Amino acid sequence: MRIAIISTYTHPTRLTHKEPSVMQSAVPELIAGLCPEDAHIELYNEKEVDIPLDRDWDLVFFSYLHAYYEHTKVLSALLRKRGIKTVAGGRHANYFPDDAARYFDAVITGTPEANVPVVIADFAAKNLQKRYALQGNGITDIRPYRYDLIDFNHNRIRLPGIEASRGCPFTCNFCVLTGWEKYQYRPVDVVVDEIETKMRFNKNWFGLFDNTFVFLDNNLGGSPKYLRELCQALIPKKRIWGCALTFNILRDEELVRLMAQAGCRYIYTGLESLNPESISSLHKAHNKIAEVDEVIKRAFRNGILLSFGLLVGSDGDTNDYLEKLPQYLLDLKYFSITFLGIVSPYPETPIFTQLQQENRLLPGTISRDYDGYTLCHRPKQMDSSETIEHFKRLCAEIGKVGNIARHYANTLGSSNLPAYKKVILVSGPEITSIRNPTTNKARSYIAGVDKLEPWDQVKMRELGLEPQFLS
Ligand code: B12
Ligand code: SF4
Repeated sequence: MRIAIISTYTHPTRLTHKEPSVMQSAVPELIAGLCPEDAHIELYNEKEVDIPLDRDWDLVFFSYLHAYYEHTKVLSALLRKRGIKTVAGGRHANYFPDDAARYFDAVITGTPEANVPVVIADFAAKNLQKRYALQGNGITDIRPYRYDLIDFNHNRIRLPGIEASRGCPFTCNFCVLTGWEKYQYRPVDVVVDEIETKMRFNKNWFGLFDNTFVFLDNNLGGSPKYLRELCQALIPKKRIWGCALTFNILRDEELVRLMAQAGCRYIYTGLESLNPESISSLHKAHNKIAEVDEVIKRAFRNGILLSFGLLVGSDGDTNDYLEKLPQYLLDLKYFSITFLGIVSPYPETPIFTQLQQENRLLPGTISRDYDGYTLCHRPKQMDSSETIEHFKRLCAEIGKVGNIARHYANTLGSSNLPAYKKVILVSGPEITSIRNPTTNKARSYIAGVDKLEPWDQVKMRELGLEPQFLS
């Protein structure tokens, strides 16, 4: 049996850019680990390569985020025309199984571990069903990922991605996990074993980061006790790693020091805003704005590069706050790498329901618009065009080339821990990458206004496909 597992991608500019990055979707190698040993399996990550639609596959699994749905429908339709069976899964398919059932031969709404082997057995018996919804035992079911099947020639900066936990104990109103994913973690020894196995396959840039991996977890600090145990187990391994976790962990000096000792050199935290009103409108009370300066200092002086995600377009945002934001960032002692997005009310989130009830979703939003860089709603205190002007201006200002020098000058000397300086130096270009989503001058970044990518538009017309309207 010839199986392809494809993680699809569309670029925020709506141009056909590839953007290989350190972190990639781990779904292809996860599903590959659930396939029969004698199957011929190919993995594709569309963020790295185009999908070769002329290959002879029998069965294709698709993984996609909301914004990739229209494009994934096109790929599925083209393959189905050639007699290839397609299967959809992931968060979007989970929430919209009826819609997905129109475009794929089968839709999985339960866990991959419980369903993929059944789908394959049914397919082999020529008895593929429309829906699969078996619920497994959660994170303990994870099978070894088929890291050996990844072609690293497509992406030389990719690092091994490890999942220690799934879900998050917090309940921010804009997060796709809220109300859906229970927080759970894997036994420490299993995680450490998997790290050691995956490291054998790590072939990146001139061996520069051969000793490095990333945790894919939404919040590696969901249980501080678990994080401590994991760090203790990692100390003797002498690996270098990065992760995402929440603000409460950054407030704990002893835990931050332990993480650094265990090899952590990079933390991403969703700070979302430096405006208390915006934080409270996003239900993210664990972020303490008054402590941001101290938290940044603490991370860097312990040898960890801290990067923050900020959002534009929440109900607490005002013109005044967004105008002053670059100055607020300058006032912080260290210049931390910052990513900027637009609040995206993903359909399964509490904020989507609230905006729908308040009739504040912009008219004509489609799945493609829910990409984190397109305004899909009317914020309370600004109009749509003001919000987008702020977003574009902030991307340009925060992503200035000069800020790389500032970042180096402020942080390079903070620590002598192994690999710290290397991580700081390599992180410089991340500062300017904040501008990448805004490089298409023809794009309005307002939902319902911008067209799909030209290839998808043409193919959708030819194939008679309709976009999925969400407002
Ligand atoms: C790597 C990553 C990326 C990569 C790859 C994206 C991708 N295709 O997954 C890139 C860099 C492209 C990316 C971009 C963004 N991301 Co991102 N990313 C991640 C990250 C860290 C890991 C994803 C991963 O591989 N997880 C491990 C795999 C095994 O789990 P999973 O993807 O959750 O899939 C599970 C199920 O959904 C299911 N499943 C998924 N696909 C399929 C397919 C089949 C057939 C089956 C059976 C099951 C199945 O099985 C898995 C196990 O249960 C997650 C956090 C996380 N831990 O998930 C965020 C996450 C997916 N990203 C998120 C966000 C917000 C973004 C950005 C908007 C951020 C930004 N402002 O730049 C952008 C744009 C996304 C968009 N256009 O909508 C959100 C959710 C977004 C969403 N639309 O649902 C997440 C959950 C983080 C968070 N808590 O906020 N991201
Ligand atoms: S802290 Fe982060 S991962 Fe957790 S619910 Fe909030 S946004 Fe989601």
